[in-house]
Amino acid sequence: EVLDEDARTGLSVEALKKAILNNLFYVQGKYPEIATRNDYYMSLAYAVRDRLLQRWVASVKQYLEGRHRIVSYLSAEYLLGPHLANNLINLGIFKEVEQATQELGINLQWLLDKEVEPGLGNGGLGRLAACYMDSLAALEVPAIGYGIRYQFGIFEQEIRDGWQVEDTDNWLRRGNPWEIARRELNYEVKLGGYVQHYMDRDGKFRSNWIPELTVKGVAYDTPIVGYKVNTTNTLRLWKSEAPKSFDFQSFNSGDYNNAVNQKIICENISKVLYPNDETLSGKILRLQQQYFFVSCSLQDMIGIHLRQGEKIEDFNVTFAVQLNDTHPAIAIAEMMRLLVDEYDLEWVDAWRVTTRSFAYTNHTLLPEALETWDLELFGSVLPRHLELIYEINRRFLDEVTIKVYGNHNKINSLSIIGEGPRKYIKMANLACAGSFAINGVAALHTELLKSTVLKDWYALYPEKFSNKTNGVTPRRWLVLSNPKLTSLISGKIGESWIKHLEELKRLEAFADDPEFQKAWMDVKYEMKKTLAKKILNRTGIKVNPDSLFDVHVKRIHEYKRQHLNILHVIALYNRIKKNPSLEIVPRTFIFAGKAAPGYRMAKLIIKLINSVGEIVNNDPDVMDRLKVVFFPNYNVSNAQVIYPAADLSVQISTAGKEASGTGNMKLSMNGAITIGTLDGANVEIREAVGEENFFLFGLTAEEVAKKKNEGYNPYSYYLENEELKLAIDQIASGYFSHLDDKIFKDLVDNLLYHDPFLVLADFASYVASQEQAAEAFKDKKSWAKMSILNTARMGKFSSDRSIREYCDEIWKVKSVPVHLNG
Ligand code: 26Y
Repeated sequence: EVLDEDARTGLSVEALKKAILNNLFYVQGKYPEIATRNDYYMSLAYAVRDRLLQRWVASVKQYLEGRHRIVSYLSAEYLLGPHLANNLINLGIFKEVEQATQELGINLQWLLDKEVEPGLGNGGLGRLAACYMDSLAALEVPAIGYGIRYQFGIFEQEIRDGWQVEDTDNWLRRGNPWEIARRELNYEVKLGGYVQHYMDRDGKFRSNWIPELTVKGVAYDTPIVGYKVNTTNTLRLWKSEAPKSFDFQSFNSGDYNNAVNQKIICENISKVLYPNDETLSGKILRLQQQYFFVSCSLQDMIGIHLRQGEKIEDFNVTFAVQLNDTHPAIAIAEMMRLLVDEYDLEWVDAWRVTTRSFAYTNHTLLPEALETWDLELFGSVLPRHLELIYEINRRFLDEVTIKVYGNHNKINSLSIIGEGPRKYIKMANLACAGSFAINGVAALHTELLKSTVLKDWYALYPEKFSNKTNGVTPRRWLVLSNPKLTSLISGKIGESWIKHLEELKRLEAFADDPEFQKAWMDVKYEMKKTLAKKILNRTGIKVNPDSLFDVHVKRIHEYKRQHLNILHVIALYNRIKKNPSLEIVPRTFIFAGKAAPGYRMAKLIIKLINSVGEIVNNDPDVMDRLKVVFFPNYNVSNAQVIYPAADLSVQISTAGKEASGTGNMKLSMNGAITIGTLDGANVEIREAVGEENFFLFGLTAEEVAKKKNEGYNPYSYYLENEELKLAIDQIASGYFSHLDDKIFKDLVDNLLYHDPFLVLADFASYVASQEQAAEAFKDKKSWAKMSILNTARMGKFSSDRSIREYCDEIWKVKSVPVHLNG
């Protein structure tokens, strides 16, 4: 070989040292004395990437040569988090690199902290895609993740004067050592314009889409290596650019400004991630983003399929395409366009291939989060797809009209096109019509889908529906985030739990062992001290690691009810004010999460948390028994520090609103005990850990629905509960806001007169459940046992289990072990 094998692939400390120094010289152009921290970070990252490349090339080669079936995961978001530490763990070289860097006189943690994380997602849905990519590789499943290479990911959050302030996330500013730009791999994507219809020489009707604009998508690939296997899959993200052709056109016609403008319009498509989750904004650019990445991805898949010498009709044999919510659902119409317009298939043949290729995961029950597009707007961006959707809908409704005996309500609800003052496209219906499988993300969620939002679909096609409860990767969320707990666990039961999380069960045998309990709680204490330091550093607030860490971290949303939590804080504060010598379990309330920039109520909730914190934290009567912290800029890196330090995991969404939740799993896995409603995956977590190891409160989904039907009156709860009344009166009167009685008015009025998420109805039950939690926390031994049992019983919530279910029951795809040099 011409390659210096060892420096590129060797895993020994010596080889790694040599590789780092080599890269420092040949990649960064530096020598040790003048190298910056970033130079060292880059040198190490490239050393790691070299080791991935060997596995990556072998994986691709093997998939193609063996003509193996491939999973294609389509997601508008991937919330990856930092790569370096994760890759070290999955390659099994963390210790070696730690030593290599140490011998070079640098601290590994110092380099790890340098990495700017790719925040290409909003929250749960994007992070799920990242966990699934990790598990697909760990399970040696051939897979490609397709998405958008946003130049700016989720905004960075700062807190100024208690308010959220957004800053752009310029994550690429120092370069990205983990991606390889494949300039030669690019596709054209049409946008706007109109469609011409004509008959060709053979008498066949044809459509010719004359676009207003053509953009080019360039592939940027990131290797995703599996835990201690060779399998290294590809995450392929598309960057939008101007195609070469047109700036010459305008340039030649003398319109230089227009040429530059067009170039900017093209580049804008992959410029920025929309920071809204759960509420849509109907923006043209977002539809363009969705279509852009879907079209590039399908063209790419078809290319891969055909290059293997296969027939276009067999596309669905090569690929199983998973739609991560409706964001990529336009793929169904695009697939029809490609097959019918470009590959000349007959409609029925094209529809057969399409409906055997796609499967759809739903992530929400909130009506305001179900994607729809104004039909006119849609037609202005995708004129040909509008025609195709009309045709899909016409044929589909013809078929179902017979089945539902002309029931017009049902036909309306199933129609892909909605009628109202304006017509609109219902993306969930397009996804259901064009997919062979439909799944929810937790047992309760799937049941509610079948009985509410997708009821009519379930009646027609019960065999398409299944549940796939979410999971999270234990590599990032335990091994990487909590190395001390990992060693403690492995010291008792070995290391195989990292790949087979069900084996954590074996910890149950030590749940009553006083020595193990002590070691367990010692780790928790260490992690609380680490977090306390970070909190002091980021917020200036000093917190006591002996206090109960009550952790509520997730996007800020009314349905997630951060305001219910803060009402409880105020109630405890008032108890102390009333009786300053009150014996009370000291608590630290830790909040973190971003609010969508345009979501007024969510931003007001952040301000309220900080305002209450300012009063509570500085009131001498409190004597440090209560602390309220808003940890700014919640992201993957910060989550990795927060989860291991949590005592209580706050999962208090209104029952029936949180599809699954995944933070709940990560916290419980790290030994936090959940206080929660019977919502999403909480239900299954409680089943798994045992009801005695879970603090349950609140109305059930059924009771919530019933109460709303009967006409819910929040004001009566306010009048009946003294603590609640006092807390709300204080917020309203400006007690927490320097006597400003206007600032929280909208929030208070909303609670008193609307309360769409039943905060007031659940308040008393929440306070009572929190009292039980505090009582339980006093008994250190029994708390330790509960904590151990939470971790021990979280096996089900590994994303490996989820991915196995998808593979077996939906994708019908098998593992392909990858061999090096062979
Ligand atoms: C339509 C657009 C505005 C939009 C963008 C992002 C809509 C929704 C989203 C993100 C949704 C999301 O993150 N949903 C969460 O998915 C998780 C993974 O399944 C669930 O655990 C969680 O309950 C759900 O809220």
